[in-house]
Amino acid sequence: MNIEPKVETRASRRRRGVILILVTWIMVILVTMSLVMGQRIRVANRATQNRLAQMVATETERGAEQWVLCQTDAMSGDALTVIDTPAEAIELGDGYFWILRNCGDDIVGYDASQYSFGITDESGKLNLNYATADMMMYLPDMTQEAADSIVDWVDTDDTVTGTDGAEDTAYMALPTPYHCKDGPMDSVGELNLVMNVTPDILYGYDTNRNGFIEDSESAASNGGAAVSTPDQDPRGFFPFVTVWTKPDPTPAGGGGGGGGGGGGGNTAPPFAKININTAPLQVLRCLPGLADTDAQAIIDGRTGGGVDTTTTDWLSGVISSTAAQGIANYISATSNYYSADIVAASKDGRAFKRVRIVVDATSTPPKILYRKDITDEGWPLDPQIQLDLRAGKEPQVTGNQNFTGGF
Ligand SMILES: [Ca+2]
Ligand SMILES: [Ca+2]
Repeated sequence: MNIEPKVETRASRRRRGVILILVTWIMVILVTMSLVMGQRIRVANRATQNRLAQMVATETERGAEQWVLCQTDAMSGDALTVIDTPAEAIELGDGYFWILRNCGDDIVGYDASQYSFGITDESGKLNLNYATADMMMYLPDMTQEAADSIVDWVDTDDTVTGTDGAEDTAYMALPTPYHCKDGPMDSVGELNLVMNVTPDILYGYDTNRNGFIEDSESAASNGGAAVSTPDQDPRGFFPFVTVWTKPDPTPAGGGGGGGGGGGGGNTAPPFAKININTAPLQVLRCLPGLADTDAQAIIDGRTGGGVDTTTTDWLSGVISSTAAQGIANYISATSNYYSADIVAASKDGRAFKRVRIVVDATSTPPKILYRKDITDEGWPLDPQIQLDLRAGKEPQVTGNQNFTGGF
């Protein structure tokens, strides 16, 4: 009779113990769940912010493309106005964009330690679909093998140019064979397929092709990046060549002189004319029969101001009439093809996009001929800009256009 109350006490104690353990476990589980949930929410938040930043960068870049089309629209070939337009850290919605320029107007004007901004005039470059090997040889870093091979890649015949060119037989003998194009190039990047055109001569040390020699690129150059002469350039010959410009639809009357164009016949071979108002020295010196001193005189002449840039007539005032006549069929004072290396970033610096476009402004509205996303090449501007954006500051503006040939 006395035992029963003792049994009940033990049972109730056991129940209380079990309940305590259960409650403790439930507490542990709830705390763990809330921690996991919190972590997931934080990760999801970050992912959402990053996705949002990526969308902003993408839309800003698209907006920058429209901005380029607007700048080139209805300019009637006036390249100087187009390339003189500032294009650095332009605010657009929740982002900024920059247009990198990789082509100074002369050796003195180019500084590999500075970024340069603005739309690029493709008519200030040598079009490799129409240039002779002799012309190409004046480009910085060009080799005879590469120049001859480019001619062979483009020309429709199967005859090897010089002793260093390469036609179909050579390409088909490669470990991974492919055919020689025997037709015009569709992009400058196609040069990577052409025999004897190595990345070293095409891009120099500027492996990310932003016109700026980063510390890592400089280290890889063993001091070579500091060298900039008419024959050598830290950026290779890439900044000075194009495939986009076109010869005049109706060839100019054939006549006078014909210069060093080569071919046999009454009319000169087609050539995509070079704009003498915008072409850098490295390109001007490729013109047939033109001495380096003449090329420099053209730069000096246009920099001096007071000349009418709507025609090429001002040339006769700065070089000899013989030299002027020799290049008459190869030059113009207008441009209708432009390129832009667009870098767009979200204002919070979390995301960016880099896209290269080429614009055909022969018609209104202008058209985008070529578009390539090169974001994978990495952030191409001063790293400080990204740091500033992430710290909530406005990006720095250098005002550097690296074009001193304005009038
Ligand atoms: Ca060929
Ligand atoms: Ca670079």
